[in-house]
Amino acid sequence: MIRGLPPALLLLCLCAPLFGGGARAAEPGGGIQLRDLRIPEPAGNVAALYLRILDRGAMGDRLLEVRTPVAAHTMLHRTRRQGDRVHMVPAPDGIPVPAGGEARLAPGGAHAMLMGLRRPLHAGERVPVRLRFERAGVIAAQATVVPLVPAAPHGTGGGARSQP
Ligand SMILES: [Cu+2]
Repeated sequence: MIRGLPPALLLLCLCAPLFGGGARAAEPGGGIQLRDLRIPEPAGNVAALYLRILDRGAMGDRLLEVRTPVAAHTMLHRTRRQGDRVHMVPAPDGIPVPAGGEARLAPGGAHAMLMGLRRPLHAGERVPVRLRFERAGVIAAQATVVPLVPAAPHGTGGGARSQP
């Protein structure tokens, strides 16, 4: 038995060095829960991260940034529909999570883009990610790489219709 240190704190100590300076671990009081983190298996060096973000509090929150060691850069994107076209647009103010509700980052909607992948990602593997929220701070999690479904709406560019 280890005296003095609760298991959660031990885990925190083990994980902290992985993330470099200044990162905080998940704050249990933040009320934010992450579900279904997934990355469709990318064909090139760009991938998308999708997930559900649940707020169990009464304040709401805002996703500000996603980081992962497998990508050189990341961006938060929303999609905007104009007529029959769908465009990806940056979400510089982040992605809001409604109080007591849920934000869905899903194909055809908001997502995090992972750009400049440092290595290939294969279906079945798990990728560490860190999500930074306005109130909840940084929450570390793992995303699962899932097989790419045919006709994935993401990454084909705005209004592209041609098929290879
Ligand atoms: Cu995008």
